[in-house]
Amino acid sequence: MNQQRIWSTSETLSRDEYHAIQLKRLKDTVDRVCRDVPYYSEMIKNAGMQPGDIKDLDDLSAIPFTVKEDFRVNYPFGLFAVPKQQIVRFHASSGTTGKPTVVGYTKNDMATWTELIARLVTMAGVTDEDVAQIAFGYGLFTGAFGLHQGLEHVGASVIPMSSGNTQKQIMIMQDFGTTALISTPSYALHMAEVAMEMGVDPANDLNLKWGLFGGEGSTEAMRQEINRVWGLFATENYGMSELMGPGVSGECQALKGMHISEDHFIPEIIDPATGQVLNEGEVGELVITTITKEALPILRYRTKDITSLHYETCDCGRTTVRMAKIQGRSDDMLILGGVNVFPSQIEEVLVSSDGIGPHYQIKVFKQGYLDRIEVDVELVDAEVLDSFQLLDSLTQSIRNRLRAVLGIDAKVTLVEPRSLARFEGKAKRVIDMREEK
Ligand code: DLL
Repeated sequence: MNQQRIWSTSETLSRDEYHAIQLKRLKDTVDRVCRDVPYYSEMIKNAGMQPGDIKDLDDLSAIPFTVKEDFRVNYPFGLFAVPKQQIVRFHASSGTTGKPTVVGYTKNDMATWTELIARLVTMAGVTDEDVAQIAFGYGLFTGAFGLHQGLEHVGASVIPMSSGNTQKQIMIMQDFGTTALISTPSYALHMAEVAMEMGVDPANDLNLKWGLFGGEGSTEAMRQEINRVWGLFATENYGMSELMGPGVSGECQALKGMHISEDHFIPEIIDPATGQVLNEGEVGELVITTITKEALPILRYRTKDITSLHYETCDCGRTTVRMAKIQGRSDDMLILGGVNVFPSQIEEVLVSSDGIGPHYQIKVFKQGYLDRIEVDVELVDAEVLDSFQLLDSLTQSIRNRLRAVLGIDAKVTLVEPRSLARFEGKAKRVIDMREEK
């Protein structure tokens, strides 16, 4: 691990200092949304509260949650707290159905976003000596533009490649001497494969030092695989459009969870079923309140992402709270015959099994009244397909591991290398064909 650099002194404050900043900013935010966002003033009134009721950070838990549906109801700008004239940037996240979730930024919001990304890329190891290739899609998605401005701010040389055009990505890496790759973890895996097909060994023929991955989950096993094939040091970062985009949290090189910028966000963990706030270390749904955003302040946003919070000081010296790797989303959790399974748990088993690669597809369907799950996973070596015995024993061993670790009985099919879908953005690995989840 290189010596850790810390971008901002705001990352090393005492608990008391964070509390004081958070309380002041929370009060300001509640005052402001009650004044400028009719939706929130109504919500606070309906909860029997007034803006002045926030006297302590604990009072936050009396405020109702904001959920994705609130964006839909207020489409496109109903939750904005400033006139459109003050918006300098829009982004949007595509929903699976219907209209996108629209978000906006003032000039100050852009400055905050840039600052928070500068913190996270610095934690990941990037400096002004790095050449950073951004392989997120440029456009309404927050990923590319978000990382872009913060990387420039720390002085890195940014290559705005966008996603796709994979052979060209590899050529540019070679020719420009790329040292940092910014993408989804699934696209990083795909790029490594394409590099090898081109006769380029990513670990030995390229200069990659850092991988900054986010936008989707990845297991520890997947991280190890990416580190191995690329010969880089991977960190992950987390965010969502509604809250800002990337920049909510990121891992430092100690890899002990993702540091949340607590001077800008107040995180809580709740029981997704009851909405009760849980204690430090307990696993539940992440809820975030933004306390510095101007254009789109959000109170108690239910992210649906499942994680836990940890407050002890990190080895890197930062004192900000850390969130554990996202285990999955509450709406991604598969309930299979009463057993709760996150796709990430299946990935953990698959990626740590010998003989198979990191590419897989999960299908869930009903057979009569029963939930069935089928896992297709690529072999590393196509020749295994020629030997019934080898194929059968590998299939059985993966089935047994899935049963032992997760308590589920899955049909496992080993398929030819490079036969499953590849992804240039966020991977879609689960196909749920049941009528209702
Ligand atoms: O994915 C923002 C982002 C871009 C973060 C690039 C990091 C890097 P959305 O498109 O709104 O925003 O998707 C947000 O993606 O609720 C999570 O479910 C998932 N997600 C994002 N980062 C991670 C991560 C961006 N590191 C949704 N681990 C979130 C697990 C992640 N899930």
